[in-house]
Amino acid sequence: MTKVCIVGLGYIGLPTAAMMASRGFEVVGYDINEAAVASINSGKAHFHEPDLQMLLSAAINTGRLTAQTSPEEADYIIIAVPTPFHDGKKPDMSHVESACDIIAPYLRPGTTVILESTSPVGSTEIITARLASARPDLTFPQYKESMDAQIAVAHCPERILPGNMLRELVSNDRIIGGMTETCSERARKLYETFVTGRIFTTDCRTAEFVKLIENAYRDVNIAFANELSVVCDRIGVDVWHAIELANKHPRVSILQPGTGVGGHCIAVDPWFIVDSAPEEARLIRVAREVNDHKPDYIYDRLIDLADRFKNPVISCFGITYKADVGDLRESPSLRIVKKLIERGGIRVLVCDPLVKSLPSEIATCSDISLVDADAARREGDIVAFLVAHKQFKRLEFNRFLHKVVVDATGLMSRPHEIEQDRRINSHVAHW
Ligand code: SAJ
Repeated sequence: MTKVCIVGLGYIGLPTAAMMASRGFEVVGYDINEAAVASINSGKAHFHEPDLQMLLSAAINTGRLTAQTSPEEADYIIIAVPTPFHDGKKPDMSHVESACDIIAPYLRPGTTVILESTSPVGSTEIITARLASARPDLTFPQYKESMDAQIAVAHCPERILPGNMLRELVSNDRIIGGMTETCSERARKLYETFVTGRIFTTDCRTAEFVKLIENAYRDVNIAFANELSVVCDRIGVDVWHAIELANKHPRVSILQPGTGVGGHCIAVDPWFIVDSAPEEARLIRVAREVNDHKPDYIYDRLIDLADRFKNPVISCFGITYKADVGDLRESPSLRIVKKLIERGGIRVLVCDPLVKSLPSEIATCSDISLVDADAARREGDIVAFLVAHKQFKRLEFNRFLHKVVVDATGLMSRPHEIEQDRRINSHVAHW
């Protein structure tokens, strides 16, 4: 039976581990987070993702997946740890580096090491050199050279969309970039056992760049939509309606404006390109700045509106980083909520069906409470729709007619998604 060791049991590593176990692999998951390891071994996922809980329980019950706080020898070792950035938007590769140091003693002839973490161009060569210096008794591949080595190293960037991870793990096309062609082929053997999409092989530098440009592409396109929303606000046009009509053109497909870009990927990865070519990557940098500014823009508008009230109450619908996920990482909506609280003098009500409790950094403030949708509607002077969760699409928007509404997500305006009388929008500012 093929044995796989997955380093990092977070948002990518855990779904991958559970899915591989369900396909009959013997999977050992390694994480430094003891609480996460204990929770996984008891069959409970430490975050929410559709279908993950069911798959994980089965993987643990059949004994095909075990989580532990040390790695093990395996045919494949997959690194799936975070790659955030430092201050100054410089890539922080410390988690990948410590993963290498931790797995080095567990390498044996025949092991294939796969880096799934999104990484700056050149990272696969750097980790190969790091592993080679820790294990002079083994042979390692040289970039693009054809000599056979005992250890194979490849980059196979994850591509799954939070909220749809388990389906995309199997159905998405994959890019594999080996240090050598042999490395790519060794990695391909693993992925072709469960991927129904196509698998394309290339060199590791190209694979690293491809992953970065996928997310930069999306960031630039979201920035375009966000810029349109601010322009429309100034000139008095309904941005949602305008985009909907523009998208009737056969070669136009504009994305949706929102509260900004959150999560641990799109708001981070484009900086890796900017860091590697600061003079050249001008559009990518500006797109990041446009998206990063959007929460501040919405906050400013909320403050303008709050100034009309003596003791303003603002009800915020949604604080996660995007619709239909419970993840708060780098959430632009949460940033808006925090700024409102920090400013003081405003009572903030938060309604989010995917969040069980407020994050600790704001939970203790006396001016904020987590409430249900009815209370948020009743008690708020100003209602801010910040995330378009599907539960919010079912709200009766005509009951918000007498509120001051800030609809940052187009919930009340998207006619294709919600059949409501467009006249209610006369009370709504579209950002
Ligand atoms: N957003 C908008 N308008 C849109 C689409 C998204 O404002 O039209 C916002 C979302 O609300 C969210 C942010 O952008 O705050 C990012 O959301 P997303 O759904 O675009 O992407 P992520 O970060 O959840 O996942 C992305 C995916 N990359 C691409 O679609 C190119 C996923 O496939 C990657 O695996 C993931 O990044 C990653 O880990 O890199």
